[in-house]
Amino acid sequence: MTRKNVLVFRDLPDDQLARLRAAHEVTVADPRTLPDVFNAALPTTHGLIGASHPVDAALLDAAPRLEVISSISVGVDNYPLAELNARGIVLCHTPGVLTETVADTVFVLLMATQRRVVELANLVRDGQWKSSVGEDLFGYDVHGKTLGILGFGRIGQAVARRAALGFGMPVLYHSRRAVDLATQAPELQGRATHAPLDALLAQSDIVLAMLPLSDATRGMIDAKFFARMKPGAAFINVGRGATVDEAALLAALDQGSLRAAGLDVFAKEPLPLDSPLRTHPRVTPLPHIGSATHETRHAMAALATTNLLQALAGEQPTAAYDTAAG
Ligand code: 8YV
Repeated sequence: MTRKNVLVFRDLPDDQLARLRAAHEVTVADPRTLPDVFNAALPTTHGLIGASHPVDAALLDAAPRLEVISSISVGVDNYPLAELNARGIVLCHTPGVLTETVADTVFVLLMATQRRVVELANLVRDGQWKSSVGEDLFGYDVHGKTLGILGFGRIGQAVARRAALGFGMPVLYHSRRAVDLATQAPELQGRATHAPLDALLAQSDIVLAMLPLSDATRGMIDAKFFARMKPGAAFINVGRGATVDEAALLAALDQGSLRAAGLDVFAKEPLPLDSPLRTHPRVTPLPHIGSATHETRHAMAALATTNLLQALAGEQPTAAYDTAAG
């Protein structure tokens, strides 16, 4: 088989780099640290593999031989889908292998937000644990509370299983279409209910946004959205930051209608130092760690490598994204 040119633009584990090197010529260049090497490699690159780097038409113009981009992510918002489709460039991603880990992260934030874990741990660290905690530091229960989930794909359903089966939480979900639970998630039958957005927001004690970023979802979580939430509810976002109007989120927190927010994603990442969300006392911020465990990041890298090798060999990749569907 002809050896092609692969450009790796984010760290890949050694075993996956070795798989690529066995079949192709490999250049490793992160555009953040080695922009010159990255740019110099583009004109001869057939396959790109990496994550967290926005790809635009100018980059594609500089890479006229490009056949495939293999993203080490499930989200594809960094890629110009219509451009890729028009140019016949295959886009691959990593669905499935991160589902349970991201659902765990949702629960990390959900528990931390309800029980004020970070705030109370800091109190102990700061030497401020001087008497048994009083009402001013009490949290709120998780078990039995109503969880509203926006976006009910694989990850939303994995969260719903934890919530409904583990914590006895009634689950409401909102998605374009009701999911056929009988065939897709029988264990959630009678436990998760498809609801109109208004009803979900009015009834949920905790609202989870698990939305991909697209033209339809950008800025969708706005002042009107927060105003429709149950007073005193909490908001968790482990989807994409830009689905939220962050000024509206801050206003809802400061007016007191929103009790707390747990955020793994932000409109701009890394979160700018001057963002009020960074230090807000009722925000638990995480540095986009949804899938960031040793096991899962390795599984994502392995699937992305398999996808790339398959596409460069002219085979159907295990997980190609349908760029025509947008
Ligand atoms: C990754 C993610 O953090 O898969 C995604 O879409 O947001 C995360 O799992 C990120 O893309 C870096 O690999």
